[in-house]
Amino acid sequence: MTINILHLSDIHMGSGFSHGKINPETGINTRLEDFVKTLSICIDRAISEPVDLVLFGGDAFPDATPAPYIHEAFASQFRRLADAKIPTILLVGNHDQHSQGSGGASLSIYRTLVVPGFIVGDSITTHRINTGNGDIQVITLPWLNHSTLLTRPETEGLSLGEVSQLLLERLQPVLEAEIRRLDPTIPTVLLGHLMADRANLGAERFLAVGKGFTIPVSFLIRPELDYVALGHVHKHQNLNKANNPPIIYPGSIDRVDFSEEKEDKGYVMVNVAKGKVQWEFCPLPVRPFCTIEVDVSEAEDPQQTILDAIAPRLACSETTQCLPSQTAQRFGEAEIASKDITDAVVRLIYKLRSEQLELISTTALDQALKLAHSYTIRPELVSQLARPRLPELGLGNTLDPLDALKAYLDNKEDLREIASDMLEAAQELLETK
Ligand SMILES: [Mn+2]
Repeated sequence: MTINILHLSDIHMGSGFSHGKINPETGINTRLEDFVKTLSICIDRAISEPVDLVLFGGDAFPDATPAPYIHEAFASQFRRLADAKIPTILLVGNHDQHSQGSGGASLSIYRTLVVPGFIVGDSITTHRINTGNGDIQVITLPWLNHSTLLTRPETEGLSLGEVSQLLLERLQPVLEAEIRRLDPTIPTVLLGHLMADRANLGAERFLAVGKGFTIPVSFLIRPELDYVALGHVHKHQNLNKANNPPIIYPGSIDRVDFSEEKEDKGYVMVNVAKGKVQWEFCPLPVRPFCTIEVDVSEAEDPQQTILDAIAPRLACSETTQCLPSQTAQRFGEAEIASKDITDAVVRLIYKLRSEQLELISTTALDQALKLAHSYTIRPELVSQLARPRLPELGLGNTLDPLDALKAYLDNKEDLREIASDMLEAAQELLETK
């Protein structure tokens, strides 16, 4: 008997509103509608199979206190799993916690309400779940912050790196205890929201800078585990190509920002029996993001050069015949979608010299980009880019960090009063590393 699992993660519902617009019919940001649609495809799949278990790897919202209508949009999708009697584990990610303290602030409501079949994974523990196809055990490993396994006096005076090391030392026996208590006769999954030290970073590097610590992949490569279901990293990847066990980030279900422009988005279908596992990444049809970057600083007609850079991205422009196959596959084939700005989130970046500024008509650019779902236009002046901002920092000069700071402070009138304090503090920091 095998157990079917749908594993998804990093929903971040309510993110990226700046890439959307208000839908005049609903009054709701189109990016929320996109995320709901994407999530609904995952839930549809779970129900139509039906799967025996849904594992959510954490980060439901951008923060622990989403607006009620966003929370409701999330809940109304997951509720369909409860109605279909599909057991579901909602793991707590870093974005689901309050910045200080533990527990799953935005997800704890599901435990409070005792939604049948729902488990909120906000502690390191093992859950034994009875499915129609037999029992499975799932170790939940939520996002660990410094208050999870450490007390304040223990961390006092320690650097961030030392605290992370101590946290890792605490985690090891706790995890070991869970693994020893496992029933060796039934399939086992570890569900964790964490940064593994072999993970290829995406946007989350900026979303949670300095907040976390990494867990070595060797912690997770254990013969007792049949599958490791992760969340946190937005780019889909398998950290253990030997698949003993597979260590899988499904990635985010929709693009949170431009750093995910070129990534496929999706969820993972898993089929597991004790000692045997198969998994498959299932791509989701998400709205394309498209960056158009052009340097017109040497162009005779910068305006036309920009328009020429946009033109090939228009599958259905007035001058070219619109190919039905291309519109039909909109949001479908990634290759076509990435070339076509129709209904895409677009950013146009063009580099020019300041004296060219008046040669660019914003109206013409607006006209050229009108088929995009939303767009931003960012002119960048090359003269400013090339000119060293401080002569001391020019080409051919190398400065040590302290001299660089000194050169910076020498040029900042407004920092004069605290300049010596800053230099002193910098010196201290450099010495204590
Ligand atoms: Mn995360």
